[in-house]
Amino acid sequence: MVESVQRAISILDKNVYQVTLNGTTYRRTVPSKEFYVHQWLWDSATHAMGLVYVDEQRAFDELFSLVSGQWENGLIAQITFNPNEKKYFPGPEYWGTEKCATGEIKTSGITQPPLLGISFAHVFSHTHSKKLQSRLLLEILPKVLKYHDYLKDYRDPENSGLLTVVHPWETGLDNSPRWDKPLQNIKLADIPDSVKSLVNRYRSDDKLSDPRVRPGLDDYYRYMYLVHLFKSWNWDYRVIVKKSPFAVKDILFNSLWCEANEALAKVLTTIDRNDDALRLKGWADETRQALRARRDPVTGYFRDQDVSSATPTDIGANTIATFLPLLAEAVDEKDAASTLSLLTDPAQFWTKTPVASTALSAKEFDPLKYWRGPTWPITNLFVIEGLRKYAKSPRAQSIRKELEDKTLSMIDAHGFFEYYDPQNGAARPGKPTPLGFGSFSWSAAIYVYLTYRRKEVV
Ligand code: 2M8
Repeated sequence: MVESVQRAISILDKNVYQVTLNGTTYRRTVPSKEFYVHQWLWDSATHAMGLVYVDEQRAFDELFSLVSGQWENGLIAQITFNPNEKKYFPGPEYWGTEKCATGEIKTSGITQPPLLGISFAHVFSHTHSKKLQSRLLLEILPKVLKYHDYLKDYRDPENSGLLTVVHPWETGLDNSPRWDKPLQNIKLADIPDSVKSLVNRYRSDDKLSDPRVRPGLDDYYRYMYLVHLFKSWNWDYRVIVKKSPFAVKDILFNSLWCEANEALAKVLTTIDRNDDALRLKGWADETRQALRARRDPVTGYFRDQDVSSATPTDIGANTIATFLPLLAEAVDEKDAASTLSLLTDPAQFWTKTPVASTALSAKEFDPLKYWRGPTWPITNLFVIEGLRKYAKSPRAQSIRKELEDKTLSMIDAHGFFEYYDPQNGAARPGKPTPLGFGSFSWSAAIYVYLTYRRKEVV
């Protein structure tokens, strides 16, 4: 265990990228040098949550760099690009976001699940250095709050309590079966040849990794078509949210949004910013209410909604997202037992190496393909923290402890990979269980986080 923590820290050390932009030096951690050579929003939020236990300065640096490319409208992008890195497609040249850039800091044009507020609150409460604490409040908190204002203002224009995401990459679970149906709104025949040929020429993930474990070609055509559309609308989010053919109220994104507002409201209360705390607490409450209404009483699943047309439709796929409302405390006590039974059902999610990202019984389940079945440390982390919220339930706490153990031993046994075969090697007999890219930063950061967090009295 101690040895694995050391190995985790050395991965986080090796994945550091230092750069000076606009006269300021940034130290940020890339997800994996094998492919993801820039800074990703919810990856870095996770890195900071682990790093704070072992190196407060680096946790601060990670967040400092993450907010550095914030747009004037408040958006914090999915990717903050590192200069001169060519491995990743789509790099900065494909986004057309130059006019939104902060000087030399270039970014993509979409966002990712809002884990940042949760990360900020965790880093703030675990930082002992008074100097760093005050820098967190002065230099980072205002930008995190501005990001929340952006999300509320631009992504919930109808004030429903649920934010709209406009690209599968914004959901973080890029090729989740939940997006199959909404993506059908984009007909392949309508995608210009110029977009398809960009993908054909420059797509690199399927060359650097086994294409079986990555999203399909049609997915990439659609991903890049959405980028092309948003670019043609000048990255005007009033237009994008109204017109995007992919527009979804995502359960996972909104559960994190709810919890991020709760976590930030607590920080704001401790520094006597009570009006701001109340505002964010109000957003958390309205989102929790709206999430509750998304539970299908027949199946017990929380359903995302396709809102790309005037008549919103429920999305039927059965995936790990259904456990995220635990984190938002949006699972009523009377429903918690059935949610826990679904989670621990070996024929659905509680596989040999849980938690499968898509239910085993779902027709879309694929043990190798990215977000369509494999187990991911990041989603396990959310399930663990969600279970922790149900402190009065001995059953929830015993499942949580079991999942902590299983997540740590999965990483111990197979190394710090991007994701893992949920059936522990059964999908590729004789081949290793880990999948995707290696020396993966958030798997390392989650290892550190879980090791320390379980020792805390919470
Ligand atoms: C994956 O997504 C990127 C696009 O953002 C990609 O496949 O190129 C996802 O797993 C996402 O959740 C993650 O943040 C990113 C970097 O680890 O990789």
